[in-house]
Amino acid sequence: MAILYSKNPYVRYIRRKPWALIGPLAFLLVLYLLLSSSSSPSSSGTNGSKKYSYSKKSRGWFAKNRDSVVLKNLPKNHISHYDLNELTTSSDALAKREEVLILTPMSKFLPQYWENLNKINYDHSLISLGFIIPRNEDGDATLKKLEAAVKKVQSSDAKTKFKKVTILRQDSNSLESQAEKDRHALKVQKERRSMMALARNSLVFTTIAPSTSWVLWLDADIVETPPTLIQDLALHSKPILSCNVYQRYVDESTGQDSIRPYDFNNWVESEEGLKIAAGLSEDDIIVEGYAEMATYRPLMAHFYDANGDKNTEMALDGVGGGAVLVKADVHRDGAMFPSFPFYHLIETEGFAKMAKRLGYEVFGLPNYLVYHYNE
Ligand SMILES: Nc1nc2c(ncn2[C@@H]2O[C@H](COP(=O)(O)OP(=O)(O)O)[C@@H](O)[C@H]2O)c(=O)[nH]1
Ligand SMILES: [Mg+2]
Repeated sequence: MAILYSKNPYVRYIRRKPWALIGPLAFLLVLYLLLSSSSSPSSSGTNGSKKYSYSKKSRGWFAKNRDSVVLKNLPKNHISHYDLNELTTSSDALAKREEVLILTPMSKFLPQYWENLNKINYDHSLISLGFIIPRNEDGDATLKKLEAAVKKVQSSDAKTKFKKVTILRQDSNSLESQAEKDRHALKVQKERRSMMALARNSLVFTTIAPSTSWVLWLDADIVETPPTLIQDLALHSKPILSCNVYQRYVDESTGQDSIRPYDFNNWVESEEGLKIAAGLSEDDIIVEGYAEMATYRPLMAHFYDANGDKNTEMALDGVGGGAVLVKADVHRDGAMFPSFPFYHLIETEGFAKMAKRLGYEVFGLPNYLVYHYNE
């Protein structure tokens, strides 16, 4: 044995100076530890089909920041960077190619609404649509009609195709009866408006994208707007801007086609309104447009001047949801539709109040009419 060892010069060297091994061995150990610390996450993955992994660095004695996330094998473009400072909301929205999200809570599908929407002449490739439909029988029928209409438009290569369409089914309750006299009875307002608020919140929080500059709230029963609706409203570059919602009807006394105010939720706060609010208990709300609760608030509906400038602005304290353009940042900052009494206001009126508390100004265009369906 001794002869065998002595024949190999390395073995003889090591036998004479065993401590000379410490250096190379230590080097190999360090190399092993470094390699194992960077390769452990992928080997610990049990799911073989996993394309990428955010596993934490958990092994490796020499890893400096053991809690930092290791991104491995990320497919191209897996991480998207958005600089929200670059997202503009300007009066020249179309030229700047600003994206618009049109949001519609929809209990009934009206072909007139759909036709009008499709006539909007803002570049459709910059428009995304979002709908929320109640979970009741009406909703089932509405969903079918809406889906058919969407398929028709989206399957074409035409310029009328929208960037994206999202249809949500409501997870919260909705009222069964939607006949106008039922849904407008004062006593059901709090319940109904609170459900609507939940639906609107679901809709905006689910569909808003990092690329959304503007949100246009457009109710499903707004059947007539100018095709330039988005450009016309964006021109004012206001955080919140509401149209004046009217309705066409035939005047029975004259037999003439006529128009009348419809939405009374666009208003300016009054002394009387504040007094009523001060006398209410915490859970009570004020809903505008009911004689039972005379607020004497100036209503935008009554400020329409047929000969006036369409661009006339008026500052508002409450808005309706008929046709309202909102800078997406107002929602991003947290302005939503309270489903609970917020300063004794709920839903769209509460939204205006919340936006104001966040420091945003709210306006309306009294001479800019859009039309509500006449049932
Ligand atoms: N998702 C959802 N939308 C609804 C519900 N009720 C009404 N809507 C829609 O919400 C919008 C405003 O409701 P509407 O009943 O017309 O209010 P009004 O115009 O003030 O009478 C319309 O677009 C309706 O289609 C509901 O329960 N769920
Ligand atoms: Mg309506």
